[in-house]
Amino acid sequence: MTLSDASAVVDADVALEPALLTHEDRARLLTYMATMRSAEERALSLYKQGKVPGSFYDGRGEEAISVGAAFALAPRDRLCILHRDLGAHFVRGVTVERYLANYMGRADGVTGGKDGNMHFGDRGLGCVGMVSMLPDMALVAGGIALAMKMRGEDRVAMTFFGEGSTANGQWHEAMNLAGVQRLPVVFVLENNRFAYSTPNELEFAVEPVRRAAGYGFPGVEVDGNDVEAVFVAAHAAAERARAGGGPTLIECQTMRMHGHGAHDDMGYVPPELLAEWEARDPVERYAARLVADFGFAAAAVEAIREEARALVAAAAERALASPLPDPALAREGVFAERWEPLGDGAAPWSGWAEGRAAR
Ligand SMILES: Cc1ncc(C[n+]2csc(CCOP(=O)(O)OP(=O)(O)O)c2C)c(N)n1
Repeated sequence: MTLSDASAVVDADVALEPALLTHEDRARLLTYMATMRSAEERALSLYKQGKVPGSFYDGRGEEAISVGAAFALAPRDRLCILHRDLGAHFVRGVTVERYLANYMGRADGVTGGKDGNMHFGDRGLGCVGMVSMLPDMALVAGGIALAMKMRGEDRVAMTFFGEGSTANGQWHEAMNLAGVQRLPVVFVLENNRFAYSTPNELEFAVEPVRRAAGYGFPGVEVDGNDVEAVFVAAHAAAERARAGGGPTLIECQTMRMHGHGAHDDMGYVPPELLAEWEARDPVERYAARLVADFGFAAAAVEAIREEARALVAAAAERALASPLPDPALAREGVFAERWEPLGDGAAPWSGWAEGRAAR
């Protein structure tokens, strides 16, 4: 593959090597992105039908980031996933049915109906439940990475956050600790141009990626709408972390194509900006690229997308049939009574980094 033109390493010693993605890997990357797109479209329509309590948040236009980054990890690695990163949950093995049931507060949701929203993580799949306060997941990922380092484990922690998080003081503490301790952590920053309604020019005076140098580790900028560019950068960062090289900050340039939540009409976004990014839609782009550059038949690509739509439709039926939780279980699983280790990812995907050794 070729690296995206937008990939750049800032003040760093990171080598972005072209990756050895197979035909099957590429089909999976499209599958995960198409599944995220369809699943979120379905969840949004369920929200509009009044079947989802509270509000609804999605990552439309940002599918390449969570899918490409999570795909670069091994099952034994750990993830702290935020509200625009559904693809990472799917890569780890969360099913569409459990995701949709979660949003509807049903018993078969990831949290068993204790959350009707995106504050979920499946410990069994190595994913920590989402903390809403920004940027606390960066601190949690740093803590996990510190534990990995102290135990001498061959694991990497990864977390995602928006550029808005980088304006909060605790983000700087998380970066500083990671840099000082050379923690095995990959920070994936999604610069989607707006933190709610605040545009980039009111958020920072220096591009976030350039701040990494101030904490003593590399910053890498990638085209966040190019799934392979994200994958390559995340893979290089994870390998670097495994080799004791410490953290990497990857800034993915992208655009939030929907409102902050379903309640937000995005009146503050110029229509021409949206049109510009619509033309760079990550799912459409990758589908076209598989045909143009990687020898996929157009019919095979359409079949992958159709299969994702069918999988989501069937999953929605099952999620809708899922009961509301048993009130008697309301207090179970809320506080940890004993420490239990997180489990490993268990998707049909077996972990690109593991599979590569066998190739
Ligand atoms: C400390 C804190 N302040 C405010 C919020 C409310 N809030 C949730 S998401 C968000 C915008 C975050 O923007 P960004 O980090 O760029 O991520 P994006 O939503 O654009 O992906 C805000 C203000 C919060 N969750 N935590």
